[in-house]
Amino acid sequence: MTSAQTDARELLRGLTGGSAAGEWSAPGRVNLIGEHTDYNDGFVLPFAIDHRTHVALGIRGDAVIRVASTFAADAVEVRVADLPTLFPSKGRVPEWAAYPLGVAWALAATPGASIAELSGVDIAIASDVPIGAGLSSSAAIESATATALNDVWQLGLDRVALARIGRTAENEAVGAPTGIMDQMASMLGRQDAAIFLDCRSLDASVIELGFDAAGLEVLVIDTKVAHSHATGGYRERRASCELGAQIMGVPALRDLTVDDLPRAAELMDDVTFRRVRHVVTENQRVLDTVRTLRTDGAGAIGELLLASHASMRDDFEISVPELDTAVEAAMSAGAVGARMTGGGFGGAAIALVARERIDTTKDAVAAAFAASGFTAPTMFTVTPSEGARREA
Ligand code: GAF
Repeated sequence: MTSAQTDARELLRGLTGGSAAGEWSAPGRVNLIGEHTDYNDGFVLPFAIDHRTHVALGIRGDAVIRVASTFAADAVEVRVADLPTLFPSKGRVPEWAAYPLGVAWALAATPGASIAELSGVDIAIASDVPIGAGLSSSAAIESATATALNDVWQLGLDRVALARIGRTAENEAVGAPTGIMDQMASMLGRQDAAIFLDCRSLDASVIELGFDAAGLEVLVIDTKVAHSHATGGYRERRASCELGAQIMGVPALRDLTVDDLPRAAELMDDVTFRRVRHVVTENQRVLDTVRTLRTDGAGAIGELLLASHASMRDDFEISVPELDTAVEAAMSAGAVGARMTGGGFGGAAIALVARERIDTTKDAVAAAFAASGFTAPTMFTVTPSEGARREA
């Protein structure tokens, strides 16, 4: 049993004195390619990782929901009857509790749920998804909680519906205007595979990655640079994309191809154009990556990863010096490819590295960070893993 699972179980025992009625877990994710394309109705290619958030849940005799977590000192309690008005008003619960309670709130509003019939629950949460590293620790909490409550409240929602619930919690309860990629990756992840997702139709296909057979590993380089998607840059980028689509007269940037870029350049200011160019070319890179994985295997996608990073650095302007240094150092140590992953402004980079070069790559990245005077990064390998599940 993993330690986060034990931690969640013990936290629940400390809270209630009893054992769990059930245990569930959901993973964080790495996005292999396709950044800031999800809220533009485009394509993404994330995979769930072998770092998970665990939920231990106890049924209560009253209609109260209590959430507790190993990363917060106090448990938070709300009455089931108060769920409908809990969000989107701000500040009624501490920020961390908006993730699980936002899920409960969104589930309580689904057509199959009747507030009077939802049992009270104690929910204990522990996680080994690094928080703030851009590996979707928030989606892992949402997906684990959604999966648990869907079972206990017998709502019968499928995985895509639960991913939507997670996104609603993130957008409306937490207030981060994100797309649906992270929740879909956490719900649908498969071992040794990525999820190729069309964010307009939500059609998802499983793409075998074959990293192991190719002798490759994915090294995560957590820069320790903090970021938040609820404020600032993420929201601005999203607004620029919406403006770009409006100027081009299309519902979303997904509806443009690289052939539309010359006209876009004529119609909009330089900054908006570069935001648009990132999204349009990134969508194409996702399609090219899926094709390349199928035809030539993971060893052949390095150029696409690098082009994605350059586009985020130069056109979308969401990289930071630490992320650029991580990518450059990994490449000079012989990585197949590297890029920042996730929403940017901090967080983590990934490098696709031959197994026997992992240590050399880590050393090169650590040395480059030290030479630049950056805080030492945390580095670890991840493997593509299964999505949300019931554990016990
Ligand atoms: C964050 C968001 F949560 C995702 O929806 C996505 O937009 C990503 O940034 C950028 O690709 O992880």
